[in-house]
Amino acid sequence: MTWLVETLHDGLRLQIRAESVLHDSATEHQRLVVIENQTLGRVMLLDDVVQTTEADEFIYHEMLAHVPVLAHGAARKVLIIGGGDGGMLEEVLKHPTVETVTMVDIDRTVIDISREFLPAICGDAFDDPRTDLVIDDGVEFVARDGAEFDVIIIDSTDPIGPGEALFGAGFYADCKRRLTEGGVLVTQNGVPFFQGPELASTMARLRPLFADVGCFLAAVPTYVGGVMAFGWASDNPALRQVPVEDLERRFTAAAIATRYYTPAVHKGAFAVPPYIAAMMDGKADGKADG
Ligand code: AG3
Repeated sequence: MTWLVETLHDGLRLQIRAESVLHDSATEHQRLVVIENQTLGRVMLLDDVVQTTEADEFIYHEMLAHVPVLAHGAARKVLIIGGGDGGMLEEVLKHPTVETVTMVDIDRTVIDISREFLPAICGDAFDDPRTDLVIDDGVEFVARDGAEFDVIIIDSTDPIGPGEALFGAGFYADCKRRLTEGGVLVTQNGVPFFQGPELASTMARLRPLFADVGCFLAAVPTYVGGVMAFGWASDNPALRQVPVEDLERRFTAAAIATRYYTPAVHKGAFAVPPYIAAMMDGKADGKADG
């Protein structure tokens, strides 16, 4: 029996017991570990940071997929940057309006290992005819000219290691260039209670690029520290204000079974407590008078 230690936040550790270690390797890009834990089921870590667990992946994946797709209402082309475990891909593919999902991940090994050990998370998503899987650096992918997307989802790691460039101003500008008019960009933006400066810097980088920038929230138990923030950016401010009745209609039409997402949860997720609003404005300690 081994204990895995996550040391993402300074002065604080999360330990997870590995009932068994299913995989442990150094890929070309990062350390990749998959373990089995009694409470969480299978858990995937990258560079010793928990990425996803069978027990709570639904919260993160449902929120980062269904909120932008249902807010948009007519998303046909979706781009996922990162997301090697396939959980986001699987969730986006549940939308009948979506014609293609391009997924760009830098690390083929993460995909191979997820297919082998995390079928409960990715299902058959990688075999779906609407899936266009690209093994590439997401930064370079969006920097090139090519198809435009109605929704872009940044399913990244934290801004350390390979994930760091996915929080850069140039990357966000290229994402904007690759969005259709009025499209929406959503980002994984960490747990503000411990990662306030990360949220502040993303907000500051997105604001000059988009007419409407904000964030929405969900508590994912294995991302310790309370709620996680997801960045939101679009040139169409109406997408952040879609009436709950419209979301209900779209959600019913999509006929997707969820365990976390509902149109009411969607609306509520955009209610931001003052300490997080202050962080979004660059007051990293969350105090309004900073
Ligand atoms: N990637 C986001 C992991 C973030 C962990 N960060 C944290 N605990 N603050 C999830 C990948 C799932 N597809």
